[in-house]
Amino acid sequence: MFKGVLFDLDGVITDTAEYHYQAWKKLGAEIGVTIDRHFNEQLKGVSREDSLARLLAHGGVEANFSETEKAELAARKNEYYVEMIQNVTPQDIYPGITELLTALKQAGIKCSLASASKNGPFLLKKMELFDTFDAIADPAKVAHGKPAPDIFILAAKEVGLDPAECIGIEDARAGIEAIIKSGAQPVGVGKPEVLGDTIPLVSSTEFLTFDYLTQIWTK
Ligand code: B16
Ligand code: MG
Repeated sequence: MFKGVLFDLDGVITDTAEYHYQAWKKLGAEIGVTIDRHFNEQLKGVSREDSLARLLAHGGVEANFSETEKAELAARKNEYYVEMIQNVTPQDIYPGITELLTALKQAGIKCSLASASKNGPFLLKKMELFDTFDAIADPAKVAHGKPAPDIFILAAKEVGLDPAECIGIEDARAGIEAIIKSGAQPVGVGKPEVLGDTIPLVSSTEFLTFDYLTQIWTK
């Protein structure tokens, strides 16, 4: 039986993935880079700095900005994003997530956050989930962002577990890759066209029940 569940945030616990997209789109428009939802899949789960690098490369404009200007662009995107998430409430929690967290707690299974977002603690507080989590891995403490496994390894460590004892839940390609590399068992929320067909997938978080997780646990 697994001993911990490592949760991604954006796109798994709530729909902030949409706000990230809107904020990048707004920033992109200001610097002449157009992005669409297809391109946005490459930004999901990826750190703010790495997302900016991908956006600038997509527009072919990396050379137009100094490192200081890039830092300003990343900060500006975050300002747009932070403004958008001010009104997040517990009603924004995706279907089934509260029930899953309750069931895991009752079963004595540790819940740890493995989000790339530096806004994770703020969002958990807004959704009144901060105290439900046993730990929040700090993305500022890891050397490499997703698809590197670091944040999942740290999330497991923060609750005294090895990733091999845990299930990781993700909505992004980069995140699934990170879970697999960490040694945790992946579950994807999304479509096989985006996440591949080699791991268990649910089309919606409402299917992420405690029973489902026990069924897919293969160790
Ligand atoms: P921030 P996750 C990720 O969160 C987002 O998917 C990604 O779009 C974002 O760039 C990244 O967090 C960093 O977020 O700018 O708020 O620090 O999916 O890992 O929960
Ligand atoms: Mg995500």
